[in-house]
Amino acid sequence: MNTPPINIVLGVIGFDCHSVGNKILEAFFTEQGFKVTNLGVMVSQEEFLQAAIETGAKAILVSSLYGHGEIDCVGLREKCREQGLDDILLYVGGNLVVGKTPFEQVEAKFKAMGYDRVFGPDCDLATVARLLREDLAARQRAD
Ligand code: B12
Repeated sequence: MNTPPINIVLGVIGFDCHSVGNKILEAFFTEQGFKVTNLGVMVSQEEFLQAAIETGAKAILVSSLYGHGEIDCVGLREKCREQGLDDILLYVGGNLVVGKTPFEQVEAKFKAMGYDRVFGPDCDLATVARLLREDLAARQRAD
């Protein structure tokens, strides 16, 4: 018997209208066998939560390209907990901060906000998909 596809939610957070990467992520993760709910651009934290609850998503993949990622992304983990989404994976990627901050610093900042994994704009999507599968399997084992 085939296992049902895993639901994930994608979107570009805040007032960010960069849409090209979002379309690529949708096509890529669909092709990888995930059931993708793509909220598109200019998505609020509340819209991410609502979609995750409605679809029973196991992961939210947040994009931020325009440089306001720190402001837009803070607090999403706490809101997930408030809504009972304690185990949901939070991935974030894109041009997360303004300027040329070393990636290690950016990663540390977003991990401190509760994101499980942090990616820069040049990340390899095949690696992201592998990590997502591994993280989902580890969550399932912990249940
Ligand atoms: C096209 C573009 C625009 C277009 C967008 C049109 C559209 N419909 O998308 C327009 C002209 C509207 C625009 C506007 C602005 N832009 Co602009 N834009 C670009 C540009 C040239 C290309 C973006 C793009 O399409 N890239 C191609 C896609 C495939 O790549 P991507 O978006 O990075 O996505 C990939 C990865 O990041 C990654 N990824 C993304 N999200 C996630 C999430 C996860 C979980 C994972 C794993 C991976 C991942 O995977 C994606 C697919 O490979 C970039 C520069 C650049 N070279 O990237 C600037 C850029 C993103 N823009 C920038 C800025 C500053 C702006 C404006 C604020 C400018 C202004 N002052 O008005 C506005 C913001 C408007 C808004 N409200 O969002 C800056 C951001 C700087 C920063 N973050 O520090 C950039 C980097 C240019 C620069 N070098 O300064 N922009």
